[in-house]
Amino acid sequence: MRRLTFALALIVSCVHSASAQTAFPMLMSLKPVAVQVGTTSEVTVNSRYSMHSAESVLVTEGGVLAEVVPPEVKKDDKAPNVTALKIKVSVAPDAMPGVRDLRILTAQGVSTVAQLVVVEDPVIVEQAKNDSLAEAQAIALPATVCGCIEKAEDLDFFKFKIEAPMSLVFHVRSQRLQDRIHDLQAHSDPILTIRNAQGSTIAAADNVFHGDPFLCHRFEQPGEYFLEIRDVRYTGNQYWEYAVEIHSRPFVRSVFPLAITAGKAQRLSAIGVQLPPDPTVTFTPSGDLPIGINRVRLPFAERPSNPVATYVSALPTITEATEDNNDAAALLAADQSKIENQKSQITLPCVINGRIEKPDDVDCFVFEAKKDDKLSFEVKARRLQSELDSTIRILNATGATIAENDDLRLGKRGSQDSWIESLTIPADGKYVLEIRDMHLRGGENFVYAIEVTQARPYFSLFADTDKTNLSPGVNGVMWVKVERKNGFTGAVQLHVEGLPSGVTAECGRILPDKGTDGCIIFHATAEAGRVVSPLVIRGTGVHAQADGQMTELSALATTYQEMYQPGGGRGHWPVDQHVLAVIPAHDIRGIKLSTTDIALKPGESKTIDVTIDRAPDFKANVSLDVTMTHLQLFADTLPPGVTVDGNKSKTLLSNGATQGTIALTASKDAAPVERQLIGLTANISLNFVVKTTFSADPVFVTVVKP
Ligand SMILES: [Ca+2]
Ligand SMILES: [Ca+2]
Ligand SMILES: [Ca+2]
Ligand SMILES: [Ca+2]
Repeated sequence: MRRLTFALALIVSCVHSASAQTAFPMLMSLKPVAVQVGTTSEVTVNSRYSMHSAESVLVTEGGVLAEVVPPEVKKDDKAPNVTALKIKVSVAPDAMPGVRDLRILTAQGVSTVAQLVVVEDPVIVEQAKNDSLAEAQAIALPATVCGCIEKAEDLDFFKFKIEAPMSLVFHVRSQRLQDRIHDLQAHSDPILTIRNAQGSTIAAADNVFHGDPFLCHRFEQPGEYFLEIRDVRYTGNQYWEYAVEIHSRPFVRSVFPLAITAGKAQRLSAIGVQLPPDPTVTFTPSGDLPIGINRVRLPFAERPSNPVATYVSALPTITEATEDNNDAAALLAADQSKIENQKSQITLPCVINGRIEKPDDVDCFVFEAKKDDKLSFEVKARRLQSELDSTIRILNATGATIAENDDLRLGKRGSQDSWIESLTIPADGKYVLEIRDMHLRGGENFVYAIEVTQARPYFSLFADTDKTNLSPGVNGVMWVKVERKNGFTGAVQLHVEGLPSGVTAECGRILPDKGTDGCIIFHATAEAGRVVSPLVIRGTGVHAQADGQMTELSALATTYQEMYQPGGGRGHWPVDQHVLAVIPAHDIRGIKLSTTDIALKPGESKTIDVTIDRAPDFKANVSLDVTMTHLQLFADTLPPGVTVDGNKSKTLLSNGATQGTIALTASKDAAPVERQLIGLTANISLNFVVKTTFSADPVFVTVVKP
């Protein structure tokens, strides 16, 4: 096994030395991973690929400012390998607790994402020696304990004193903070154990929030206690940081009802531990909260609660009746003229707030629908920290199932929440919406909201990837993918908001019908300074209804960061924002094209000659492409029927070559398309999965009428 590892390491290092040139940093961990509100502290950022010349730090959401502490480097070292960088992080006293995305901007490019936790209590960092009960590190509470499961069989022990009977909340974040670490293929799976002074286990937790432990324990006996944290498999990794928030305050896991209306005062009941005797509050969510999942703090008398997820909806909300609603047949047969039987009747559109309050609970709601109505039913529960793993069914008046769903998929990620979209109603009549837990579990925290609506045509956009590094002379490209829903077949025009001065964008479109991809080419003028800027990507389209009426549609793009998957696949994970950075030119200083306008007749083939301007000592392979491809195709903005003719193209520029050719061929049946924007890119491999991608000037491809 060891020999194999050695061989693999050799291959990796060869690949790196042969091809890795100037790479943007890939963040691996933050040490410590938490910072306290109202304080300024130092955090070490660990990366693959150097962060030298780091100049600024970006943290999402506001309330957190961070700056680079310039690293000490040798004077004559022009490209020092800085893979541990100190930053100074200042957190406002009223900053929202929780998790933020963090990036570092360097002259080599803007980094991938790491996640920083904002906490309310003082941060205590693990000492070097804490591997046994005897070496347990003494901590004063409340505190957030930060450390690392840095090696196999690492155990971290902390000890604390209880003076009088009290309850403590222990909330671990570790595995969840690793989802956005681009190059961390194995994730931690922490387990938390509380031991008494004799070392006996009195409480333990493993997987409560995904793989992360959470527990609340009542300590009746004053005395000394131990906290132990380790990986449940006894594995370790130098990048497996954790933060354990330990305090005696309320911890709100969820709320009921889950769906709320922005700007309106409403009564909410907190679900969690250490709650006030009356866990209900009157809460008026800010009027400017966007529709969707938002984190809010409940106004408890003593201090605001921890942030909790709610679903803000503009639809009328209905709360599940307290009567028996378990039996679809009984509800269907019931005499609807009787008031008590009308409570499980719902009128569309609406959001139903309910709860699977005990094991075996089933909730049924009756609605009337007309033949050919197209209805959508979307559960929001697990995505808001409910324990429910919902499954839903739609039954007709005879009790037969006409549709069902367990888990949904949104873009590239799944959820245990259920979603039946655009169900065509077969006949006029009564129907039942039924919801239960997939495993027939139930309880206080099995809350849900179900949005029931007429299906409307719409589209969703996904940006691939999350960062665009460019220089004056070398453009950047962003690929955008569409998912069309409920009959929308139109074109989508892309737009960008938030461009810094000195940067312009050529925004492409996604062709109608089978077209799924579009691109945006960013250009930095010679005047553009060193800037980094979050961008918002929007798409607009027009839906032609059956009656000829036109509806304007619009959507913001979700940003996906590319991920290095075990085995070398290219995965994706949503991150908070897309970032554009203008950096000095490195390996490639310019890309020249013989033409940027190609008009093809069906059956015709034309070439674009490409000349790259290499940096003097840059000899590594450069591959030319007009698609985003790695093992599989991720984006292709060519008009349908237009392909790259491999026989007539020269796309691999090796041994310092600077001349290449892209040949485009239109098939005999290619439909006419006018000036479709494509991204012609020059790519340099950084590792098996990731490449730096630079774009030439915008290229437009037209397919003319024969
Ligand atoms: Ca440790
Ligand atoms: Ca675990
Ligand atoms: Ca119920
Ligand atoms: Ca489910």
